[in-house]
Amino acid sequence: MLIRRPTDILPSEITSGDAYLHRREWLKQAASMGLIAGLPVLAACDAQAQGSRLAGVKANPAYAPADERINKVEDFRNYCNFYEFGTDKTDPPVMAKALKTRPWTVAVEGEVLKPKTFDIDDLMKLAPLEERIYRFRCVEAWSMVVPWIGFPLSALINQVQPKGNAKFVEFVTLADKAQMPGLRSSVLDWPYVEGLRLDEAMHPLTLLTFGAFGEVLAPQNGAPLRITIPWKYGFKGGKSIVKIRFVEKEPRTAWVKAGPSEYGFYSNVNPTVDHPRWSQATERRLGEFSKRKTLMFNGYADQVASLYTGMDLKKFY
Ligand SMILES: Nc1nc2c(c(=O)[nH]1)N[C@H]1C(S)=C(S)[C@@H](COP(=O)(O)O)O[C@H]1N2
Ligand SMILES: [Mo]
Repeated sequence: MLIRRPTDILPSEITSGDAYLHRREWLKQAASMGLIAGLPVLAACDAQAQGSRLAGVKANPAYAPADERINKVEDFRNYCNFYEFGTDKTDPPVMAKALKTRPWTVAVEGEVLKPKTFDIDDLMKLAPLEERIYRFRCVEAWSMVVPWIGFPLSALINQVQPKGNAKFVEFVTLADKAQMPGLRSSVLDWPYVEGLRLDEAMHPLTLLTFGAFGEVLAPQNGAPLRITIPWKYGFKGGKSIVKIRFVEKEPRTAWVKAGPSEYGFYSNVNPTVDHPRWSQATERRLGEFSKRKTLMFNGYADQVASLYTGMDLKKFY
């Protein structure tokens, strides 16, 4: 077997996301050998940044589960749900390729003191970008571990200053017939709308996400920005967001409209509350053969269980 040493890796190989894991291993190894002392992993990568690599991103060690292996970038990029580009998991990587992500604005409005329309490039500078490794669990009982890049949504919320009557946040995503062939289908009532209670949106785990695997998000993964809420099913994380609205009443989300008995507003990962058509007790981690047990709140119970004190999670599923 040929074991490649760092010097065998050509610079051209370490610029693409596909080599990300490889490179992390290499950096870890180099660090343990004392070759690069004390350098944050991603900053070291940035020295050779090219193309869509995100510069100046620090890994946040507080969000790096020690017991989890990061999935392959191919799992993340090639197996997607993004119904605006087709309902098959392999549609979005092909159909979303040409999505125009510049210029792009995000209107932040509703019950706030300082509504503002942000240009995406300004929005990305609102707070320091950091890398966080989160478990990601789809309602269809598959899961991944992804190194996301973004900053807490609370940084944006604090800037626009919600009024006292703002109780929920609604995320409206792009619905552009010219670019999104999936809009011809009526599987969902477009645009794809999602929402959170304000305290969920303010929670430090809720990440306004611009990148993953060291790079800006690929179109099929929700470029140029999406939400990541690691203790909820994946569909809560709207992709390619154009509007964030602060409202008094619980938003009517696309999936609740499509099937209220199957998809609830809260959609917290919960192994004890099954989907009417399948169990949620176990999941298949992409890349693994046997199933794993699903964890309450996807393993984030210590951080988020207190948000739901006194609530019947079978009723508010
Ligand atoms: N706009 C939009 N956002 C969306 C979806 C979608 O169809 N449209 N699918 C959701 C679902 S069901 C999941 S599991 C995640 C998938 O994210 P990923 O493909 O990047 O892993 O995106 C969510 N966000
Ligand atoms: Mo999903």
